[in-house]
Amino acid sequence: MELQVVEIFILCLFYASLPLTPRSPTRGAMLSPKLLTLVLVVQPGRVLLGMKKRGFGVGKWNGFGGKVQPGEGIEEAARRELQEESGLTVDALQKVGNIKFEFVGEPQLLDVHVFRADAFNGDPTESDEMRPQWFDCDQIPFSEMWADDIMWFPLLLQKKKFVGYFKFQGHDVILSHTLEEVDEV
Ligand code: 8OG
Repeated sequence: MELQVVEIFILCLFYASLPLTPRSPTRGAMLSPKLLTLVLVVQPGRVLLGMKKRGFGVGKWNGFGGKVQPGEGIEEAARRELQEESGLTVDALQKVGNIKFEFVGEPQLLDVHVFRADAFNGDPTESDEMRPQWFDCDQIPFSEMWADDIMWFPLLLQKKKFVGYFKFQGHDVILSHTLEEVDEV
């Protein structure tokens, strides 16, 4: 009987020593989400991409976007980033997708809100971050883009809405993913 009490005491000490919220993703912790935007400007038969000149995703073609700043709305951030990176402004943005990205060993979950713009004002202009270029929709340079893009771009171009989750090992290998078409994002 006494032995049982000691065992229970030791177990209590053990559980009390565990962190309330585990910090390491490998222990099943919640990853801390980071809000990002991504805007694709689409015209009949072509899409505007930018070559990322520095930072995260350097050397890849992508839409325009970045981090949502504290106190900023998601769509507001999408418009700001589009303007800063491409020189374009838009009257209307359609919310078309939400994709979450996990990178093994990294504590943050990128929560990317994807928008589509079918009309724009201004001329695409190179910025410090991006060099814009139009691509025909049948010549999108997927081999020089993030590996997930080839899976959801067709949905975007067909004006469909989607939600997805991609788990990356490094920046090139997708370990697992989900992607589904939805009625509302
Ligand atoms: O501010 P910064 O340039 O670091 O923002 C990253 C941009 O890259 C942001 O617009 C979101 C976008 N982005 C990811 N992952 C992926 C991805 O897998 N595919 C595409 N097309 N864009 C991505 O963060």
